[in-house]
Amino acid sequence: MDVVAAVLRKAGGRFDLETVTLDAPAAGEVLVRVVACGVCHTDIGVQHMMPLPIVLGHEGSGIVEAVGPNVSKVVPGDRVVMTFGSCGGCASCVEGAPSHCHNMRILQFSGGRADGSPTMQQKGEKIFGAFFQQSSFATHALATERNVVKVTNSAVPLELLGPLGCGIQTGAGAVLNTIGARPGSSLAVMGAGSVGLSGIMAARLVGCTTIVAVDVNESRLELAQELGASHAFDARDGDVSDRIRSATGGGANYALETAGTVQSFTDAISCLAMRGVCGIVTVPNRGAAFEFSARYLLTGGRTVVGVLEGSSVPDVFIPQLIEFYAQGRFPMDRLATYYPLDRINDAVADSVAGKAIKPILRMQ
Ligand code: CXF
Ligand code: ZN
Repeated sequence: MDVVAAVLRKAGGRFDLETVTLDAPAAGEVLVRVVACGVCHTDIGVQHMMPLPIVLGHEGSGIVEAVGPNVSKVVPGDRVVMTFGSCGGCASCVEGAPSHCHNMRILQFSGGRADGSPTMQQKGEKIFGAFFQQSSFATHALATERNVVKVTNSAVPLELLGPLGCGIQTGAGAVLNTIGARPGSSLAVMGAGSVGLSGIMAARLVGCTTIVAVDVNESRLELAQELGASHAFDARDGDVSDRIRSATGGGANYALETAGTVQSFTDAISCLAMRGVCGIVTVPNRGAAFEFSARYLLTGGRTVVGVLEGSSVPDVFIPQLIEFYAQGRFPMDRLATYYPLDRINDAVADSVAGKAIKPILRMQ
């Protein structure tokens, strides 16, 4: 079928709205009429390593329009959030850790289906898609049964929910699943963007009693406090690790690094208490190396752990977050700024400039 999609033809270039032809759903696939799609930093940062032209977008929500053979999870008319793809058969998937699926590179970043076939074309020209098994910067997306999550609560606005499929589940899941923050504990969060703020909301939810937000943006620090941070530090105002150690009475039980600078990584690790755990959701300055002390980890029994997609089992975790939102305990709407699809380039620019925390594109 012909759909309208935001096509990227040059890394770092503009998205153009074009008509492309999307395959009908094959076995195990789900065609979704996209209602809205969040913009994640990965949509921007990954462009240089993707095949082009491509349709990006991996935080889509929408309504099932059709299903292929052998799909039982959803039927046409169901409201869904789309999330990351996973194979279901590798050791990680079988052990209940699909965010570390062994086939994640192919499923998220190859530009095609798991078997290598393309999902879309334009007058015979191949258009790469299947980004995170969805490519939701479009009016319609082709997902797989494994990466659609049914939304059963009809009282929540579907247009808000797409970012639960990536950025928001990453921050909340880092705190609730990966590091398993405990009630009464302390957490330091480097970076008050969508991932960091989701971590802060989750920390309040679970009962962390000291929650330190660190950023260089005054308005984000204010929002962090409204969402649950007990302390908000401007990273430019002096030694961050020292200030966290004094706010937490000797060191943070947990840290979440989302800012992506060598300094913020160094601070996130060095602010930890004995047996503290630091979750990292990004890499510093596009892979820059930095030093930390093995002795400090060893003698303090500290852990540094990589976090992908908040260690989420999406069919379990995303409905939980939706219920927390519905109950007013996870106010993710505070992060959202909406744009129509034809303003996608403004949404991206505002995200890069730090003006929009979580841009969400509406398709209609
Ligand atoms: C990202 C997380 C960092 C590595 C690349 C993929 N996931 C989603 O945006
Ligand atoms: Zn993402």
